[in-house]
Amino acid sequence: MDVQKRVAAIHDISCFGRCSLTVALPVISAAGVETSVIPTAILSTHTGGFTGFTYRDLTDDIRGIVDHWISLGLAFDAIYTGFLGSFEQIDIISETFDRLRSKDTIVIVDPVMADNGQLYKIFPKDFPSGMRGLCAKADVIIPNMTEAALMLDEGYREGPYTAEYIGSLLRRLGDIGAKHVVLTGVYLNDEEVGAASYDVASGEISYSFSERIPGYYHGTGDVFGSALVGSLMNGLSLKKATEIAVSFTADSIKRTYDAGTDIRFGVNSEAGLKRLAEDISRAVSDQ
Ligand code: PXL
Repeated sequence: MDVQKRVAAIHDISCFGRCSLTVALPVISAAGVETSVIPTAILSTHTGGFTGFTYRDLTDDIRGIVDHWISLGLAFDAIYTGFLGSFEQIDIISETFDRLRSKDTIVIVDPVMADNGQLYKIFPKDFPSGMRGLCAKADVIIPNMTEAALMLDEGYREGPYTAEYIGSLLRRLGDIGAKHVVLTGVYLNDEEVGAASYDVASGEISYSFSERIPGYYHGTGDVFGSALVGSLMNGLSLKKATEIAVSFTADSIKRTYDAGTDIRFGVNSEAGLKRLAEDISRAVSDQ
Protein backbone atom coordinates (compact mmCIF):
# COMPACT_ATOMS: atom_id res chain seq x y z
CA MET A 1 0.00 0.00 0.00
CA ASP A 2 1.17 3.52 -0.80
CA VAL A 3 2.15 5.67 2.16
CA GLN A 4 -0.11 8.76 2.30
CA LYS A 5 1.72 12.02 1.57
CA ARG A 6 1.69 14.86 4.10
CA VAL A 7 1.82 18.59 3.33
CA ALA A 8 2.37 21.52 5.70
CA ALA A 9 0.32 24.43 4.31
CA ILE A 10 1.48 27.81 5.64
CA HIS A 11 -1.01 30.59 4.83
CA ASP A 12 -3.44 32.90 6.61
CA ILE A 13 -7.04 32.02 7.46
CA SER A 14 -9.33 34.50 5.73
CA CYS A 15 -12.58 33.57 7.49
CA PHE A 16 -14.73 34.67 4.55
CA GLY A 17 -13.83 34.91 0.87
CA ARG A 18 -12.45 31.48 -0.12
CA CYS A 19 -8.67 31.81 -0.36
CA SER A 20 -5.49 30.67 1.42
CA LEU A 21 -6.17 27.94 4.03
CA THR A 22 -9.93 27.68 3.42
CA VAL A 23 -8.98 26.66 -0.14
CA ALA A 24 -5.75 24.75 0.51
CA LEU A 25 -7.31 22.37 3.05
CA PRO A 26 -10.22 21.03 0.95
CA VAL A 27 -8.35 21.01 -2.35
CA ILE A 28 -5.20 19.23 -1.16
CA SER A 29 -7.34 16.84 0.93
CA ALA A 30 -9.44 16.01 -2.16
CA ALA A 31 -6.19 14.93 -3.81
CA GLY A 32 -5.90 12.31 -1.03
CA VAL A 33 -3.08 14.14 0.76
CA GLU A 34 -2.90 14.79 4.51
CA THR A 35 -2.84 18.56 5.09
CA SER A 36 -1.38 20.08 8.26
CA VAL A 37 -1.54 23.84 8.67
CA ILE A 38 0.40 26.72 10.15
CA PRO A 39 -1.98 29.69 10.16
CA THR A 40 0.01 32.91 9.84
CA ALA A 41 -2.86 35.31 10.62
CA ILE A 42 -6.63 35.31 11.04
CA LEU A 43 -8.62 37.88 9.07
CA SER A 44 -12.39 38.32 8.92
CA THR A 45 -12.05 38.45 5.11
CA HIS A 46 -9.14 38.61 2.67
CA THR A 47 -7.82 42.09 1.90
CA GLY A 48 -8.86 42.25 -1.77
CA GLY A 49 -11.86 44.51 -2.21
CA PHE A 50 -13.18 44.43 1.36
CA THR A 51 -12.68 47.27 3.83
CA GLY A 52 -12.81 47.09 7.63
CA PHE A 53 -11.44 43.55 7.90
CA THR A 54 -10.00 42.35 11.22
CA TYR A 55 -6.38 41.08 11.25
CA ARG A 56 -4.90 39.02 14.08
CA ASP A 57 -1.24 38.42 13.43
CA LEU A 58 0.00 34.96 14.49
CA THR A 59 3.72 35.48 13.82
CA ASP A 60 4.56 34.79 17.48
CA ASP A 61 2.89 31.35 17.31
CA ILE A 62 4.78 29.97 14.31
CA ARG A 63 8.08 28.97 15.97
CA GLY A 64 6.21 27.24 18.85
CA ILE A 65 4.15 25.15 16.41
CA VAL A 66 7.31 24.12 14.54
CA ASP A 67 9.16 23.36 17.82
CA HIS A 68 6.33 21.02 18.86
CA TRP A 69 6.19 19.30 15.45
CA ILE A 70 9.96 18.71 15.58
CA SER A 71 9.69 17.29 19.12
CA LEU A 72 7.12 14.81 17.73
CA GLY A 73 9.48 13.79 14.93
CA LEU A 74 6.96 14.75 12.21
CA ALA A 75 8.11 14.68 8.59
CA PHE A 76 6.54 16.49 5.62
CA ASP A 77 6.56 15.56 1.94
CA ALA A 78 5.87 19.17 0.99
CA ILE A 79 5.79 22.61 2.55
CA TYR A 80 3.46 24.98 0.70
CA THR A 81 3.44 28.70 1.52
CA GLY A 82 1.23 31.50 0.26
CA PHE A 83 0.17 34.87 1.71
CA LEU A 84 2.69 36.10 4.33
CA GLY A 85 2.00 39.40 6.05
CA SER A 86 5.43 40.87 6.90
CA PHE A 87 9.20 40.66 6.42
CA GLU A 88 9.40 39.07 9.87
CA GLN A 89 7.05 36.27 8.73
CA ILE A 90 9.16 35.75 5.61
CA ASP A 91 12.27 35.35 7.83
CA ILE A 92 10.54 32.92 10.19
CA ILE A 93 9.15 30.85 7.29
CA SER A 94 12.59 30.79 5.67
CA GLU A 95 13.98 29.43 8.96
CA THR A 96 11.02 26.97 9.11
CA PHE A 97 12.05 25.54 5.71
CA ASP A 98 15.51 24.78 7.14
CA ARG A 99 14.05 23.21 10.26
CA LEU A 100 11.27 21.10 8.68
CA ARG A 101 12.64 20.04 5.32
CA SER A 102 14.40 16.74 4.70
CA LYS A 103 16.16 15.81 1.45
CA ASP A 104 12.85 14.47 0.09
CA THR A 105 10.64 17.46 1.03
CA ILE A 106 9.38 19.62 -1.85
CA VAL A 107 9.16 23.30 -0.89
CA ILE A 108 6.55 25.19 -2.92
CA VAL A 109 6.37 28.98 -2.60
CA ASP A 110 3.56 31.08 -4.02
CA PRO A 111 4.85 34.66 -3.59
CA VAL A 112 1.34 36.07 -2.99
CA MET A 113 1.64 39.87 -2.98
CA ALA A 114 0.29 41.37 -6.21
CA ASP A 115 -2.05 41.05 -9.18
CA ASN A 116 -3.30 43.02 -12.16
CA GLY A 117 -0.05 45.02 -12.33
CA GLN A 118 -0.36 46.21 -8.70
CA LEU A 119 1.34 45.29 -5.42
CA TYR A 120 -1.42 44.70 -2.82
CA LYS A 121 -1.93 47.96 -0.90
CA ILE A 122 -1.01 46.43 2.47
CA PHE A 123 2.60 45.66 1.38
CA PRO A 124 5.59 48.06 1.39
CA LYS A 125 7.31 48.72 -1.96
CA ASP A 126 10.34 46.56 -1.08
CA PHE A 127 8.24 43.47 -0.19
CA PRO A 128 9.00 41.77 -3.55
CA SER A 129 12.70 41.61 -2.63
CA GLY A 130 11.77 39.72 0.55
CA MET A 131 9.61 37.27 -1.41
CA ARG A 132 12.42 36.86 -3.94
CA GLY A 133 14.68 35.72 -1.07
CA LEU A 134 12.10 33.11 0.00
CA CYS A 135 11.65 31.93 -3.61
CA ALA A 136 15.44 31.33 -3.76
CA LYS A 137 15.00 28.54 -1.19
CA ALA A 138 12.06 26.83 -2.93
CA ASP A 139 11.91 23.80 -5.22
CA VAL A 140 8.85 25.13 -7.06
CA ILE A 141 7.66 28.76 -7.30
CA ILE A 142 4.26 29.81 -8.65
CA PRO A 143 4.19 33.57 -9.28
CA ASN A 144 1.57 35.32 -11.41
CA MET A 145 2.67 37.76 -14.12
CA THR A 146 2.64 40.76 -11.76
CA GLU A 147 4.60 39.00 -9.02
CA ALA A 148 7.11 37.81 -11.62
CA ALA A 149 7.70 41.36 -12.91
CA LEU A 150 8.03 42.74 -9.37
CA MET A 151 10.53 40.07 -8.29
CA LEU A 152 12.57 40.70 -11.43
CA ASP A 153 12.44 44.44 -10.73
CA GLU A 154 10.94 45.28 -14.10
CA GLY A 155 7.74 47.01 -15.16
CA TYR A 156 4.53 44.99 -15.49
CA ARG A 157 3.47 44.49 -19.10
CA GLU A 158 -0.08 43.92 -20.33
CA GLY A 159 -0.64 40.90 -22.60
CA PRO A 160 -1.12 39.20 -24.92
CA TYR A 161 2.49 38.08 -24.43
CA THR A 162 4.91 36.53 -26.86
CA ALA A 163 6.44 33.11 -26.20
CA GLU A 164 9.85 34.89 -26.27
CA TYR A 165 8.84 37.19 -23.40
CA ILE A 166 7.38 34.32 -21.34
CA GLY A 167 10.54 32.25 -21.97
CA SER A 168 12.73 35.14 -20.85
CA LEU A 169 10.67 35.63 -17.66
CA LEU A 170 10.79 31.90 -16.86
CA ARG A 171 14.56 31.69 -17.31
CA ARG A 172 15.20 34.76 -15.16
CA LEU A 173 12.78 33.50 -12.50
CA GLY A 174 14.67 30.18 -12.59
CA ASP A 175 17.90 32.12 -11.93
CA ILE A 176 16.44 33.16 -8.55
CA GLY A 177 17.15 29.60 -7.41
CA ALA A 178 14.10 27.26 -7.60
CA LYS A 179 14.27 24.08 -9.70
CA HIS A 180 10.84 24.60 -11.25
CA VAL A 181 8.81 27.69 -12.12
CA VAL A 182 5.08 27.75 -12.84
CA LEU A 183 3.99 31.16 -14.11
CA THR A 184 0.24 31.90 -13.97
CA GLY A 185 -1.93 34.42 -15.81
CA VAL A 186 -0.09 33.73 -19.07
CA TYR A 187 -1.92 34.47 -22.33
CA LEU A 188 -0.66 34.55 -25.91
CA ASN A 189 -4.04 35.66 -27.36
CA ASP A 190 -7.25 37.18 -25.97
CA GLU A 191 -9.30 33.96 -26.05
CA GLU A 192 -7.30 31.78 -23.67
CA VAL A 193 -5.38 32.11 -20.42
CA GLY A 194 -3.36 29.62 -18.39
CA ALA A 195 0.08 28.80 -17.07
CA ALA A 196 3.60 28.07 -18.30
CA SER A 197 5.82 25.59 -16.48
CA TYR A 198 9.61 25.55 -16.69
CA ASP A 199 12.03 22.85 -15.60
CA VAL A 200 15.33 24.61 -14.94
CA ALA A 201 17.55 21.51 -15.32
CA SER A 202 16.17 20.38 -18.69
CA GLY A 203 15.16 23.85 -19.96
CA GLU A 204 11.75 22.41 -20.96
CA ILE A 205 8.86 24.88 -21.12
CA SER A 206 5.22 23.70 -21.37
CA TYR A 207 2.03 25.70 -21.73
CA SER A 208 -1.49 24.87 -20.60
CA PHE A 209 -4.45 27.06 -21.50
CA SER A 210 -8.18 27.26 -20.97
CA GLU A 211 -11.00 29.54 -22.11
CA ARG A 212 -10.67 33.10 -20.72
CA ILE A 213 -13.64 34.14 -18.56
CA PRO A 214 -14.20 37.89 -18.06
CA GLY A 215 -13.72 39.40 -14.58
CA TYR A 216 -11.10 39.13 -11.88
CA TYR A 217 -11.96 36.57 -9.20
CA HIS A 218 -10.22 36.51 -5.81
CA GLY A 219 -8.46 33.43 -4.47
CA THR A 220 -7.88 31.80 -7.84
CA GLY A 221 -4.11 31.71 -7.28
CA ASP A 222 -4.70 29.60 -4.17
CA VAL A 223 -7.11 27.31 -6.02
CA PHE A 224 -4.45 26.82 -8.70
CA GLY A 225 -1.54 26.40 -6.25
CA SER A 226 -3.41 23.90 -4.07
CA ALA A 227 -4.45 21.76 -7.07
CA LEU A 228 -0.84 21.85 -8.28
CA VAL A 229 0.47 20.75 -4.87
CA GLY A 230 -2.13 17.95 -4.64
CA SER A 231 -1.21 16.73 -8.12
CA LEU A 232 2.56 16.86 -7.50
CA MET A 233 2.08 14.91 -4.25
CA ASN A 234 0.45 12.15 -6.32
CA GLY A 235 3.70 11.82 -8.25
CA LEU A 236 2.50 13.60 -11.41
CA SER A 237 4.96 15.50 -13.61
CA LEU A 238 5.11 19.30 -13.39
CA LYS A 239 3.55 19.49 -16.87
CA LYS A 240 0.61 17.21 -16.01
CA ALA A 241 0.11 18.83 -12.57
CA THR A 242 -0.03 22.24 -14.27
CA GLU A 243 -2.61 21.00 -16.81
CA ILE A 244 -4.83 19.62 -14.05
CA ALA A 245 -4.51 22.81 -11.97
CA VAL A 246 -5.34 25.05 -14.97
CA SER A 247 -8.42 23.00 -15.81
CA PHE A 248 -9.62 22.87 -12.16
CA THR A 249 -9.16 26.65 -11.76
CA ALA A 250 -10.80 27.52 -15.08
CA ASP A 251 -13.82 25.30 -14.30
CA SER A 252 -14.14 26.94 -10.87
CA ILE A 253 -14.08 30.43 -12.42
CA LYS A 254 -16.59 29.46 -15.13
CA ARG A 255 -19.02 28.03 -12.56
CA THR A 256 -18.75 31.20 -10.47
CA TYR A 257 -19.16 33.49 -13.49
CA ASP A 258 -22.28 31.56 -14.59
CA ALA A 259 -23.72 31.88 -11.07
CA GLY A 260 -23.09 35.66 -11.07
CA THR A 261 -21.39 35.58 -7.66
CA ASP A 262 -19.66 38.69 -6.23
CA ILE A 263 -16.05 38.46 -7.48
CA ARG A 264 -14.74 39.16 -3.95
CA PHE A 265 -16.34 35.98 -2.55
CA GLY A 266 -13.85 33.65 -4.24
CA VAL A 267 -14.68 30.88 -6.68
CA ASN A 268 -16.78 27.74 -6.45
CA SER A 269 -14.04 25.13 -6.51
CA GLU A 270 -16.08 22.98 -4.11
CA ALA A 271 -18.31 21.62 -6.89
CA GLY A 272 -15.19 20.56 -8.82
CA LEU A 273 -13.44 18.61 -6.05
CA LYS A 274 -14.85 15.23 -7.12
CA ARG A 275 -13.70 15.79 -10.70
CA LEU A 276 -10.26 16.95 -9.47
CA ALA A 277 -9.87 13.69 -7.53
CA GLU A 278 -10.92 11.71 -10.62
CA ASP A 279 -8.57 13.67 -12.94
CA ILE A 280 -5.65 13.01 -10.60
CA SER A 281 -6.49 9.28 -10.26
CA ARG A 282 -6.79 8.91 -14.04
CA ALA A 283 -3.48 10.69 -14.62
CA VAL A 284 -1.79 8.49 -12.00
CA SER A 285 -3.05 5.29 -13.69
CA ASP A 286 -2.07 6.58 -17.15
CA GLN A 287 1.55 7.12 -16.09
O1 PXL B 1 -5.37 34.65 -2.15
C1 PXL B 1 -4.54 35.64 -1.86
C2 PXL B 1 -4.74 36.23 -0.50
C3 PXL B 1 -4.57 35.46 0.62
N1 PXL B 1 -4.73 35.97 1.87
C4 PXL B 1 -5.08 37.25 2.03
C5 PXL B 1 -5.26 38.08 0.94
C6 PXL B 1 -5.08 37.57 -0.36
C7 PXL B 1 -5.27 38.41 -1.53
O2 PXL B 1 -5.70 39.52 -1.49
O3 PXL B 1 -5.63 39.35 1.13
C8 PXL B 1 -5.26 37.78 3.41
